[in-house]
Amino acid sequence: MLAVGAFMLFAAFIAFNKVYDIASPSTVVQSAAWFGVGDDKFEPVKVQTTEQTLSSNINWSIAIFVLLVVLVIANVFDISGLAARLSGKENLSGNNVNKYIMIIFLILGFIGVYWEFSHHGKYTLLRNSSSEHGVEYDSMFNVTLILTMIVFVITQALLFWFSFKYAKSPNRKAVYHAHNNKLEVFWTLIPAIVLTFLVLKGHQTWRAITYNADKSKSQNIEIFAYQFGWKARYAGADKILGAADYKYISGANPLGIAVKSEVEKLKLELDTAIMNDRKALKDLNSSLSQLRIQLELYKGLADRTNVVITDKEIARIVSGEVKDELEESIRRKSKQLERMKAIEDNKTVFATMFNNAADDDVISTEIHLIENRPVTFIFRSRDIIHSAFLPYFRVQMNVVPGMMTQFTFTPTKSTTKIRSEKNDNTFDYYLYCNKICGTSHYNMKIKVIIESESAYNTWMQSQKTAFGKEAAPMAVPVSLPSDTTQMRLDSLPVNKLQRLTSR
Ligand SMILES: [Cu+2]
Repeated sequence: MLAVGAFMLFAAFIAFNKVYDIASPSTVVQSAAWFGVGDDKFEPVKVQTTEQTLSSNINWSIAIFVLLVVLVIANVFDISGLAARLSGKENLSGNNVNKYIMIIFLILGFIGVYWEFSHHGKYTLLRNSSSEHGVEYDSMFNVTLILTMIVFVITQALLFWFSFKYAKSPNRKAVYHAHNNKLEVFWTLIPAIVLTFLVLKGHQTWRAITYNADKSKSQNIEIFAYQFGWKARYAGADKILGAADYKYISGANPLGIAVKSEVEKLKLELDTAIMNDRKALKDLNSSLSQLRIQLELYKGLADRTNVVITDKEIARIVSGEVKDELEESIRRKSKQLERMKAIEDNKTVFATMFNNAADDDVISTEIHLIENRPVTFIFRSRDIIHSAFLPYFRVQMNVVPGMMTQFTFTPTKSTTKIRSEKNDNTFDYYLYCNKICGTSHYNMKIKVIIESESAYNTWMQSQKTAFGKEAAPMAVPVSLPSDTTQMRLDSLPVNKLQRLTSR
C-alpha cells in the first residue's frame, strides 16, 4: 500500500513538472512607450541560468532518492511483519524505529538550519544599511531574530528529545496530567513579556523613523508610479514642487502637473475630440451607405482582405456598437472637461494650484539624491496600488491612487562607496515595485543614484524642465522654512479638490 502511495506521489510530481515548466516561464514584456516618451528601457531578465538547470537536476535527484528511501522502509516493514506472524513474536517495533527517526530528524534539522544561515544568511541577516534610520531598523530585526532563534532551538530540541526519551516502553506506565496552573502561568507570562518588549521596541523605532523625521530640512521629491514604471519629479529653480492632478494627465503631460499652457492645450484637444466624435455620430448613416458601396467594389477584387474588414465595420455600425463607443467617448471627455472647469470656477483653489510653481519642475527617469542629506519622497500613483521598495535604505511605502503617501529618510552611502564595498563596479541602487501589479511588475524599477552635492548639481543642470520653460536650476532645496517654499502635504489643494470635483 505504502509503495503504491509513494509511486502515485512520484507520478503526480512528474505530471506537475510537465504542466508547470517552472524552470522557463514565458514572460510577456509590455511596452510602456505610450507613457512618457519611450524612455523606459525594459530589459527582460534572463529567466533560465545554468545554476537553475543544475538546481532542477538536484531537485530530481532528491525526488528519486526520497522515493527509494520510502520504498526500502516499506519493504522492511513488510518483511518484519511477515516474520513476526511466522515466528509469533515481534522483532521490529514501530515505536523503536520512530524514536530513532525523531533523533535523526532533530540532528538533520539543526544541520539544515546551520547550513541555511551560513549560505543564505547574507540575504536575511541585516547589516550595513545605506540610510541613517536603517541602523536602528537592522538592530531591531537582529534582536527579534536572536530571541526567536533561542526559543526555536530550545523548543525543537525538547520536542524531539522527549519523543525519543519517553517513547512507549513495556517497563513504564504513562501518567495523565489534566492541568497544571504553574505551567500555564509560566508559558503564558514568558512569551507575553518577550512579545511586549518586541512590540514596544518596534513602535519606538517606527516613531523614530516616521514621526520624528524633520521634514522642514528635507528635499521634497515626487515619486510617481504607473503600470509599469516610475518617474521622479524635482522642484525647479523656485524650489517648489508644483501641484498636480489626475484630471490634467495627457500624452504630453503624463504626471498631470498644473501647467497653464498644457491644461489649455488639453482643453482644446478634448474639445476637438468631442467635436469629431459628434460629427462621426451624426454621419453614421452616410458612413454606412458609403461602406456598402465600397464593399461592392471590393467584392470585384481577387484579394478578400478588404471585404472582410469592411463587412466587420458594417456589422459594428448596424449592431449599434460604434454608436455606443462614440457616445461613451463623448461622455468621458465631457466629464473630464467638466471636472477641469470645476477647478477653474473655484478661484482660490485655482490660484493655489496654478501659481506657476509646476512650470519649471523637472521630470526624471532616475532618482538622484545627495549623500547625507535628508529627503522626503512623496508618492503618487496613476492607476492601481504599487509599493515603493528601496531595500538598501530599509524603505518601503505603499503608493495608492487618489492619495499621497510619504517617507523621509537620509541616504548615508553613495553609489561609489557601496560599489567599492561590494567590489562590484556595475552595482546600482534601485527603487522596486513590491506589490504585484501586473504582467511587467517584475521589471518595474527606477535607478537611484546617491552622490556628492557637486555631482548632483551637475546632473540637475543637465536636466530639462518638463515643458522646456527655463534652463534647469542649481537646486539644492534644503534648510528652508517649509511653509513658504515647499509643497506642504497637509495643505495641498489636490486632495481637497479631488473630493470637491470628482463624482
Ligand atoms: Cu507596481
